[in-house]
Amino acid sequence: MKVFGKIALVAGVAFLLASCSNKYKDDTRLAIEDGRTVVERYGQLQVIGTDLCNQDGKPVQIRGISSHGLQWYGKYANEDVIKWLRDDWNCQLWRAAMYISEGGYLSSKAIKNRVIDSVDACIKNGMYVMIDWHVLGTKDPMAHLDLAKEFFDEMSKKYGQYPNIIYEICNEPNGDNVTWENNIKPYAEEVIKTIRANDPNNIIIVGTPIWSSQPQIAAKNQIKAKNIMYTVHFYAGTHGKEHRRNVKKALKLGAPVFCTEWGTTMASGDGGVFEKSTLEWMKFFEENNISWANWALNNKGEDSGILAYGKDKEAKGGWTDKDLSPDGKLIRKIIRNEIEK
Ligand code: IDC
Repeated sequence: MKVFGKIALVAGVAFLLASCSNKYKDDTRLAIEDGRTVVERYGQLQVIGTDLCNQDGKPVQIRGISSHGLQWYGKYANEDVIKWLRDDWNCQLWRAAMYISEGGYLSSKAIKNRVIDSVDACIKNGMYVMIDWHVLGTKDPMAHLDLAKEFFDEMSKKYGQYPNIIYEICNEPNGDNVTWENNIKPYAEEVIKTIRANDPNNIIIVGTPIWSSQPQIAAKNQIKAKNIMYTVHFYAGTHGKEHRRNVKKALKLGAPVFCTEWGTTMASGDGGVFEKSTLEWMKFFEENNISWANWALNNKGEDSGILAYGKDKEAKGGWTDKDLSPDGKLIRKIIRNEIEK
């Protein structure tokens, strides 16, 4: 009996340890499981504490690919490609990156049709879709508050009833005078109000200072609304431990974090693929239940593009290894859960 008791105790402790370290790891990071899409399984996402959770309140990590600038590579935002990313790459998420400047929305509002194509394709394929108001060159999100409100009002009216939608309201605020207190937070509060009038539930993600590297600053002065998350971006050749410390601090302060964009390269989007640093980040995100979208789907010849230079000009998907760049091969393996931990 004594021996049996000891064995039972050891087994019990082992089970307890295993289940604790498995908090996030009953690997449901699948685009399709038992014939059901991720949106059929997870349904309406919600934030509980610092975790992104499914409709039942269970923490989930969702992962996928970002479009490149839709003004340049919008042709990939189509149903064939998005379905291919779901079925071959195991993507649960597609991010539609709609630049504001750099030839984006300010030049022609017609670019929003590529967002609409993206959302329709993701709804059809049971994937989550991120509507990204890609603030970059315009630095201060306040600079185009009225346009942002008009756009998000339209999107949330059209799609607010679908659990597939995630709003990303300012990609990367930047510039010396652009602060959380004076620019980003007041902007976010306005846009959140606009979205919430049409869509009470879907997740809204807010950019953070200095190209979305400072979630800990936002964490000190959080927005009082539900289902809000804060962004961290990283590029594996440029950002490491210090950035991760910012994320840790944010989580400690109770701020939920979503990595809406990251790359395997330098912050320029080029300069080689940094595999070791990438895998450190992946481990960190998995341990902390942080969801993400990788930059980006293009065949431009930039190292952060998942397609080899010039491949798939027709944008149909169906890629084999020779169509993928070194970055693309690595990202595909990661999303397909094929990397040894
Ligand atoms: C880069 C593109 C590049 C394009 C440039 C325009 O990869 O082809 O010429 O934008 O400014 C970001 C931005 C993202 C950048 C990316 C790589 O969100 O728009 O894309 N990056 O530089 N933040 C950090 C890196």
